Amino acid sequence: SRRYDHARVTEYWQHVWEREGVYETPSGAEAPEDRTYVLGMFPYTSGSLHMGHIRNYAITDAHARYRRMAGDRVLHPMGWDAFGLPAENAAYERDTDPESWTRSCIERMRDDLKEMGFGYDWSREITTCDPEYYQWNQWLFTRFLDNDLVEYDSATVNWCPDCETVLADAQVETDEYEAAHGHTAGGVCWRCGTAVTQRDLDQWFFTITDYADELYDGLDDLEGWPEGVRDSQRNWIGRQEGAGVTFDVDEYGEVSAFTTRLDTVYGATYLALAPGHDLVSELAETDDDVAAYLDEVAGTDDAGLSGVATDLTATHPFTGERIPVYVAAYVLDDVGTGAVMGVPAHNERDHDFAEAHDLPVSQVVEPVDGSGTNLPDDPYTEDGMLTSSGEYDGLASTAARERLLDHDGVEEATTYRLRDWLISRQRYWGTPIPIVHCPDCGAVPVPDEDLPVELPAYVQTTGNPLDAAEEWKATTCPDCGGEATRETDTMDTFVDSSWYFLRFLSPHFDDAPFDQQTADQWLPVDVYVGGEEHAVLHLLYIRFFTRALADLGLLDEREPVERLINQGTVLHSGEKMSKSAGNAVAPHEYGAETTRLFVLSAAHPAQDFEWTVKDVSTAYEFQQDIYGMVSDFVDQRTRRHRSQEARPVRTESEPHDAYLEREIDRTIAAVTEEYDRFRFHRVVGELQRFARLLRRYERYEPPYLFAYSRGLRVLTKLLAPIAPYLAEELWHLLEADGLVAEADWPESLRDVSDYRIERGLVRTTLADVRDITEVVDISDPERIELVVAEDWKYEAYRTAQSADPDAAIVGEIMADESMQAHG
Ligand code: ANZ
Ligand code: ZN
Repeated sequence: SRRYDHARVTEYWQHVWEREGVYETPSGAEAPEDRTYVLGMFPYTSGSLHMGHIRNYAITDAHARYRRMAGDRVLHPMGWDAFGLPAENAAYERDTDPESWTRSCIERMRDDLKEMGFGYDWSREITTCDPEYYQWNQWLFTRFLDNDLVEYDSATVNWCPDCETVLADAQVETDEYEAAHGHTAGGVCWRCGTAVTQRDLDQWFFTITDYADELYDGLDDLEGWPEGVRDSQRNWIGRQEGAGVTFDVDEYGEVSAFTTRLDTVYGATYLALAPGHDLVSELAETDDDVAAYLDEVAGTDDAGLSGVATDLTATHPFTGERIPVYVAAYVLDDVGTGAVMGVPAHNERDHDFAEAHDLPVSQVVEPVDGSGTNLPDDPYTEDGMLTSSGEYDGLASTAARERLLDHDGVEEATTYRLRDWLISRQRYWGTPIPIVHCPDCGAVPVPDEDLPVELPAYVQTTGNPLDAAEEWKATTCPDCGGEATRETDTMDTFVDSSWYFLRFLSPHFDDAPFDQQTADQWLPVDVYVGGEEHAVLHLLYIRFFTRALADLGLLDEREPVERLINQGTVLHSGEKMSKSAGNAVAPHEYGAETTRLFVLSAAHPAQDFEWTVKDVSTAYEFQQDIYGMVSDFVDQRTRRHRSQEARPVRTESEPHDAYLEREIDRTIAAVTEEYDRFRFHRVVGELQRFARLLRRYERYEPPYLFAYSRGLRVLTKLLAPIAPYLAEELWHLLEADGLVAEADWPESLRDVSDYRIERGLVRTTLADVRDITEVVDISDPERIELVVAEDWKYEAYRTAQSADPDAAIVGEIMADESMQAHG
């Protein structure tokens, strides 16, 4: 039989699809009402496609194709996440500029995507480094500014000495303990791995913390999202319910300490303040020990259990006792209130600190079941029953936490781990922040009519190139017209990707970032697919933006994505397949379509799987096999026509076709369900099985039984979302109408349960007639396994001459020895 020449057909079908506008989003009155917005996280323009991209986009493409054939109006767009530090670094290394480098990456990646056969509506392509795109970042920034969603603040920031830029907390990789406590000092740069240091700079922030509660509570309703992602977001927002306990500190006044264990308050034996606490800087002016300690910890990332006693004491609000006040580095500036009531008996760190500084350990909670503790050697950290706690003795921890709230100096408090989103970057390749600094008027936003503020030409410098662009920097104040300078910070690229899904809806709209009416029609995104590394940053930011835009009156919808799929990792010898790991297999090696078929057939989209040459060749053989079967059928038909041998082609199903018809209908139902559930690997399994069944029908003479040729067409359609080139080629061979990419999804002729072939009569070799009680396996058109008369298992051979046309499996049961084949 003939071989499928993949290379020959890809360019041809790409051309036809493009010419026919197959993937353009239908609009206008005749467009179907059912809309499906399918989106893959757009790629960072880093060079060329890697396996992660291919897997991601194979999933969205298969779903988009399936929904299109099922009759939906499908939006499946593609664009480029084009700004960012890596392009600047690459440009630097290659002695070019970020723009040329990025544009060349885009050309390459677009070609790769097209070759893979992904069907995008390219008329909606967006590129975030185009002024036509980033002007809307600037527009949105000024709207956020008007609505108190922007702050300009001096802040201690994470600084990467190597990249010479500020990093958001989330761009600093920390160990688990630090991550859980929102402490980032001591981490390394997410890009280059250099140890992060601290600096004070004036920075721009988006006040995402205004939405902390809403973003947190909204997670409960995101049923279409993986639980893991929702958990990561909960953890990232880090909402903790507890209490603020006020201590009176000698001549300095009140200090509030945040605690989640108010039930342990009677066990507080000291008060510890973070080095950055307001009171501490005041204290350092007069207390030399404190000043020396601040110097000591300033440069270190890991000050451990170090601390210094002050001369101050604090009054315990319950006992009235005076307890010592310490400055301790384990208390973090930006968590809670930056002050901790130290309870050595019931907290690990407090216990360690007390041991190091010789502070008393005082037990106030004991196990309810009367079992002992290891105090004072080890802290008892569980809930229990209160003791040595005055009138609260005997209460359970939970109840005590409620009751103690009523006491003077205590109030309910909630803290969050989430910080405002620092969007300032001291780098060139990003959206200029549309602000002018005027000596008289301060920071003045650039008015709409002066947008976009375009990037000046690139010059290579060690620091921020925008800072060196003197001519660009010099401008006039929009308010007073006086001499002023431009803001030289650019925006975090996560700003670009926080609303790109909206731009796709009206990519050429030029009154606003997007057309509100269109957005309200299409949102939320029905299916969003991308890597789980985006569980917190990107996926939290798009939720924040959607809410903020809704509050600005620009949108109705408050949640951007209905269903989220995190595709698993493609492994190669146990390691993640990526370019940087040097073990990526170029997508072209086996033919682009084989690659996509393989990544879809290897595992459930969310599962990791191993790339093996063997499995890839299985996918390749599957394509060849199906192609061979269809071309054989077509060739035979042609031969018959030529030799005038052809009998009239039947146009109706004959009784013994019922068997195959049922299998076709069963396959349609099964495959459709697998597509609905994104189980493409099972689609492949079903189709392999179905193809084997069809193969057996080749033996029937002539091989163009009505049901058989329907089977081939159905197979082709069911294959189209996962192997679009092959399907298009088969469709063409079968001389079917139009393009399979635009064909209707196959429908069952009858409900599968309507087929009556399970029922019928069988004649045994003993010539008695019995009822079939159960059909065990009817996947083979000829041999049927069934149970007759209770528990006798038989294999039967189907015979064509049946008395009852509906009883397709009527036939002779061959007892073991007397088995014989029927033609
Ligand atoms: C007293 C106490 C007693 C606490 C006890 C815990 C157990 P976790 O531990 O993750 O639930 N905390 C508050 N502010 C802090 C800061 N700025 N830096 C470091 N630690 C801080 O977080 C809540 C606990 O972290 C709080 O409850 C507080 O210690 C500590 F048996 O207060 B606890
Ligand atoms: Zn001014």
